[in-house]
Amino acid sequence: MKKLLILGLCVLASTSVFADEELFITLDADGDSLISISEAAVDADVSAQFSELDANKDGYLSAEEFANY
Ligand SMILES: [Ca+2]
Ligand SMILES: [Ca+2]
Repeated sequence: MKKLLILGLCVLASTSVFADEELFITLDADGDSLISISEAAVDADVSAQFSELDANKDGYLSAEEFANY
């Protein structure tokens, strides 16, 4: 039973990672693997958290930074 629960959590976790990846690709309009402020403006939630997510404050969200979204 516990094993099934862990398996379920893994599936859930990988699904959400996939969803974030999908969103990242969708937002990255020019395909440079970075999300600029203007690209983030398409999504109100990402836009609102942009400065928080941009850990190195370079004005772009990398996939790594976006993973914290
Ligand atoms: Ca981009
Ligand atoms: Ca950054």
